Amino acid sequence: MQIFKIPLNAGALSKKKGLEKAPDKIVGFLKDFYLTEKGMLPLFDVKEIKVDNNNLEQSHAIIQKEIEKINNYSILIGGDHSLTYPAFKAFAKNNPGSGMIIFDAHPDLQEKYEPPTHEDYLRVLIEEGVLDKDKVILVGIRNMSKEEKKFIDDNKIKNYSMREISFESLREVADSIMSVARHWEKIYISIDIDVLDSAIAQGTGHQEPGGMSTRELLYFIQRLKMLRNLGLADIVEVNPDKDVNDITSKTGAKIVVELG
Ligand SMILES: [Mn+2]
Repeated sequence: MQIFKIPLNAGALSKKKGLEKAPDKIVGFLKDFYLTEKGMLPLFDVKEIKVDNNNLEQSHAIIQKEIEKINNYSILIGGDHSLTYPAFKAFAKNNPGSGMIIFDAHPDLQEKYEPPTHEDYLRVLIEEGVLDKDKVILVGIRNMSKEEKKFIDDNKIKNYSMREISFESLREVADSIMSVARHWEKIYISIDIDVLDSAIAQGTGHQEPGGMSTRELLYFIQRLKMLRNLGLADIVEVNPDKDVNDITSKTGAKIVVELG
């Protein structure tokens, strides 16, 4: 399994410092997991995409160029969520008709910044026509602005909020997600670590109570892994500077192992 470390923090507005440390920190914990829960040996080949955190636009261009070269299922370790913008652009160029399943406490659909940041990257991907609004599935949302809610409603974005997930069974939600995503050309999975409850994953910029347990997220990942059209996955927004006893980084590593 190929892993790309992307130590980007320039797209995180005021919440930058520390995000650049996550890729090394998470990769360091991979060896703590002997086998995947299915009993497979997790073997990873780790590379780094060099970015310049003083230049977000240029960093996005570098990321896009590097991801265009990928043609096997791989995992990207960020870094801030704005990296999903160039990564999906490259992915969609190689795999037209693909969609995205996003695990996040926030929809990242704010009004446009230039270049796109971790608060609006998804809106820009949709408005630029890179990502079909019917091929987006949000999972775990529990804090959004009025504007973001309007965008979701106006564009009928599929949105399994944390509230809805807790009202239904995990299996039902996973079944509905998979019944849609299995028809896409390829699937891009994006995981913002803040989808997890802030009591579990404190090492992130925007801590949000009332989130998913690690087990629930792993359930979704293990179900999605059964699909044949997985193309690329990323895990973003882990911040080792805000972590407690490295638990968020280690949880990130566990997620990478199960994604792999
Ligand atoms: Mn988020």
